[in-house]
Amino acid sequence: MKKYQMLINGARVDPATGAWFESVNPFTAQAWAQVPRGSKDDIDRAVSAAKAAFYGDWRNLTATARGALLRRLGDLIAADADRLATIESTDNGKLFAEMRGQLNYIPQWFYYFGGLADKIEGRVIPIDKPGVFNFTREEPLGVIAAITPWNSPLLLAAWKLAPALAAGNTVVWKPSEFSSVSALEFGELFEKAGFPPGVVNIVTGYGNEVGEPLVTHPDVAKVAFTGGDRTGEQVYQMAARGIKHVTLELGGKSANIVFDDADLDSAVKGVVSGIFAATGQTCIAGSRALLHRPIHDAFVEKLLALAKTARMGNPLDLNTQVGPVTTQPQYNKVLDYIRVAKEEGAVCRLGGAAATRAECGSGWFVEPTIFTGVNPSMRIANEEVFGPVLSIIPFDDEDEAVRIANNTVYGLAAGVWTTSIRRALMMSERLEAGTVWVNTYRAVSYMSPFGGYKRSGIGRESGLDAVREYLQTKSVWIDISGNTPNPFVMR
Ligand code: TXE
Repeated sequence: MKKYQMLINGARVDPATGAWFESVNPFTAQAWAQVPRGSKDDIDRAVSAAKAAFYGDWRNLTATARGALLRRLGDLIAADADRLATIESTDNGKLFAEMRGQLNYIPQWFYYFGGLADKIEGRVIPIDKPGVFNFTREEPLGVIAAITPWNSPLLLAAWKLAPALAAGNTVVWKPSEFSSVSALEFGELFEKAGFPPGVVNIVTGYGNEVGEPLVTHPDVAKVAFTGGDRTGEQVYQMAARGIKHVTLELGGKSANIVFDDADLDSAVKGVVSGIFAATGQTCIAGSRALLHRPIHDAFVEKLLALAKTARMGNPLDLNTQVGPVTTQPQYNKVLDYIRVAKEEGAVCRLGGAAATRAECGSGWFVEPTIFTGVNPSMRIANEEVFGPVLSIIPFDDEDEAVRIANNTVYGLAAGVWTTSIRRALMMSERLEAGTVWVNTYRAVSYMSPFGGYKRSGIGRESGLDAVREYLQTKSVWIDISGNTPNPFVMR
């Protein structure tokens, strides 16, 4: 079993605790790597390295040189994509096909934000005061704490690292304790790309032992977090005490809404991809299917027919469509939600139990599960399950669809299936979600802003908006009149 080290100030280091913990392969339920158990001491070392780099070598590079480093990093990721994807799949149990797709796409974040690095410009303000020249500078914040979850470890890290570095910040990254191996392997690429030591540091470990000292460290200027909303709330509170900037991406309870005028064959694929792809372990999971009553029954039949064909098994096998749940606590949580849904009276039409298929071995598998007769007040219709569990809710008209879809504390994404342009535009305006997909689902891009309304989060990742999240604006005033006015009156 490989024993990993953390990355602090460009060096591979042992944790100050001298302790490691095991990372478990969700398909075999066997430990396969040893991950350093970091602590406050490691965070202190990493933040001071990041701070020194921020005021030293990193700041002295031109924005063009920073961009070139980011693009070189993108090339290195592209060359290493298959290996990193295999590691991710082994560590978090998500399909190799999905992780390889992500790894092949991640370089685009580094190319896009690498290209943007030297296009971050201030403005000259035509100020209303004669004899004064006023302009703005867009400046980096300082040391960024990047905290990432286990479901798409490197992709979600890239969403933070690429804009943060492009803007001229330095980073201390804490990956999830359930999926740290790909982060530590990825760490090797920063040195190869030529980043100065300390620009990116990686400290692994548990949320309370590493995450908290990182979020509360006085020299951390901003926290960029993706994870569950309860943890996000805690992180926000801790960051508030230090008046830190935050970006939070906290999951959702997204509605996939199918109207009677939709192309139903496409919509069925869209609903399945929204909930069973990635074993439902995605922040944008379309975990509520809202079905227009005239097509409800026929659509459910089509959905059952397609979902039944889902092949489960080894995530490394390219034929597998639904892999295991990533962690044992998550597996227990998903099964618990299934039990609660049954108790509350939802009708289980598919699955509804742990998977005992031979091809699932001893992994943490849950059968793709579909509930009908779900009432919007049931827990299964309101809480994020983060597993392959779909709740189906009927609606009678557009107003009711909007009401049900928006009747959630979350607002990350929504899907609309219709052939009516009026409906598409009307729904995209009325849905309270950071992303609305029409006749497609689960599409993301480095170019398009991504983030949540309401309890799904704060701030945007990807696209031009993302780099703004890592900058602060300075207004510079220069008197060019040569006359200092009355000092007792505001100018
Ligand atoms: O996430 P956590 P968990 C949801 C999903 C899942 C639930 C719990 O519903 O069932 O969250 O998953 C770090 N201070 N999502 O417990 O705890 C932690 O170590 C600072 C949605 O795995 O939010 C990890 O690196 N950091 C989601 C990161 O926070 C702390 C993706 C996320 O872990 C911390 C994952 C603390 N006190 C889960 N406690 C999405 N938005 O896609 C933990 N962490």
